Amino acid sequence: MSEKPRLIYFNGRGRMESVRWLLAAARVEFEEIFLDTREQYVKLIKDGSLMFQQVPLVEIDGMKMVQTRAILSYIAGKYNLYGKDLKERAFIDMYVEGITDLMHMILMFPFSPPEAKEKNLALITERATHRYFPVFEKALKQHGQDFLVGNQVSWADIQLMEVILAVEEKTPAVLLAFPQLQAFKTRMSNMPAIKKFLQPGSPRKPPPDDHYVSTVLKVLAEE
Ligand SMILES: N[C@@H](CCC(=O)N[C@@H](CS)C(=O)NCC(=O)O)C(=O)O
Repeated sequence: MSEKPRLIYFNGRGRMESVRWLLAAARVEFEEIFLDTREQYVKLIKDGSLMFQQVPLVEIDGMKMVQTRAILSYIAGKYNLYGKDLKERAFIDMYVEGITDLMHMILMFPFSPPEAKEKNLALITERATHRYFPVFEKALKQHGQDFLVGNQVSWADIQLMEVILAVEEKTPAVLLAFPQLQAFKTRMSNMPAIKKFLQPGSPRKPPPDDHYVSTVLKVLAEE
């Protein structure tokens, strides 16, 4: 039996949260090591665990994987969440990259200075409403299936679900004009693996707070 993947990151969402989502959707149990101190991070660099001196780090199948997208595509490929042919993969990749661009704005938001918060929040809502969500609304409608690509759940669906919930936390009414996305959210929430991940006590992390922000800044701070 292969060992459980080991996730090494901060005790918070950041770039690792999509990995947690994808593993949870694939019903893969995993272990986590949380970085709380600069010493832990420096040790990882010194022992050669971090190819580019950056986290996330995921130990899986004998590899020390870095680069979030590489980690996610490995998991998606391994657990049949990456389409059935090259064309399906191409669409999954396009959807995932779009979602990642929106998600990046969300994960950087807690680190923005107080005077930029209002503007950045408005930009997230604007981009979700006018650039990203309309694409997925239209895709679901035209495709006529429960999922974005093909007729089975993929990496793109999991990341779309993650970003929908993340934007809703900031702007609760954001889905009002998107009936397809509302129905998609309900369907995804009812999938047993996702349902479990959304329940309290799962490895899903809460929205970032001041403690999370100060820990990240402390751990990554240059001497
Ligand atoms: N392209 C990388 C970026 C990783 C990254 O920027 N990680 C941050 C923490 S979330 C980090 O380790 N920063 C330290 C540094 O860049 O020196 C990925 O997607 O995994």
